[in-house]
Amino acid sequence: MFDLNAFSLEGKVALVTGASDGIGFAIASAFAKCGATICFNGRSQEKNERAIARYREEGIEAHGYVCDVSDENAVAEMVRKINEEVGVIDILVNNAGIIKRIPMVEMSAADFRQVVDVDLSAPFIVSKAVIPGMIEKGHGKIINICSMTSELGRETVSAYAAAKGGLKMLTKNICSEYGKYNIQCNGLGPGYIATPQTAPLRERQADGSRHPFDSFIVAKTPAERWGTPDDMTGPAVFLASDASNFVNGHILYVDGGILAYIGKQPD
Ligand code: NAP
Ligand code: GCO
Repeated sequence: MFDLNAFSLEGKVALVTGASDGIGFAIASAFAKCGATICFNGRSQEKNERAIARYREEGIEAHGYVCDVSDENAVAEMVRKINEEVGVIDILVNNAGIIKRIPMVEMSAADFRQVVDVDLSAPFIVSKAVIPGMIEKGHGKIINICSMTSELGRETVSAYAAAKGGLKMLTKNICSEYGKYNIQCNGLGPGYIATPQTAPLRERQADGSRHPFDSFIVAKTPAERWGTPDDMTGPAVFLASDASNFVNGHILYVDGGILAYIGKQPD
């Protein structure tokens, strides 16, 4: 029988990585409004403190941890602290991510590896750290923030697309390996969302005109607009809640229809 409470996150402990800003901040805030206790991490105490103040302005007491998600020992220590100070994690959102926009032949192997470390190896590291607690609890939700580049390529984002493509398959593999423990692992694939990560693609030109990429994305999106972090929150709550207990290994694209659309035809 359908029960509206299936969408509640009451009593759940959520870790949203990189939720000091952007999409992660919006998702964590929405989880809190649905009853979850919020934990988040970032690389700097100062930025974490600014984020905690922003959460507090929304009436949310968030637990912030300084932790580089690509550092396995730091992640293990953060998860241990969360288990001790807050509670065993029920919901993990692997949101932390970086991008380097460099033509592939000009990109150093070190730069390529750094992007893959944060965008792909880190979701492996953090998921590996939280799954044992989820198995013990008898349930868990893992949401990996993928990308349109989990499906499509474009110039200058080879490392990022390779990582996000791999993250799609890591999502399906965690689903396959841990579904029997009532752990659901799904992906959220944002389209083009207005956050600090995409700010360079939306900068006004010297003459005040829109960035060519800005106009390009608006023309490629049936919704004819960039997404906002808030556009990600409803789908994230669905995948974090009991309402999606039989949804597993799915990548839910929240892209305004870009992936379905060949692009605006000539007038
Ligand atoms: P953002 O505002 O730059 O957020 C990224 C966050 O990741 C930052 O708050 C940063 O926190 C954190 N972070 C980066 N490296 C980290 C590390 N090594 N350890 C811990 N935290 C780290 O960008 P966003 O757009 O919200 O991106 C969030 C996620 O959505 C990313 O995975 C991104 O790839 C993905 N995504 C974004 C879009 C889009 O159009 N914006 C589309 C598809 C997918 P600190 O600076 O505090 O460390
Ligand atoms: C880019 C953008 C994209 C978005 C997103 C699209 O340079 O193309 O940053 O990578 O961040 O991943 O879904």
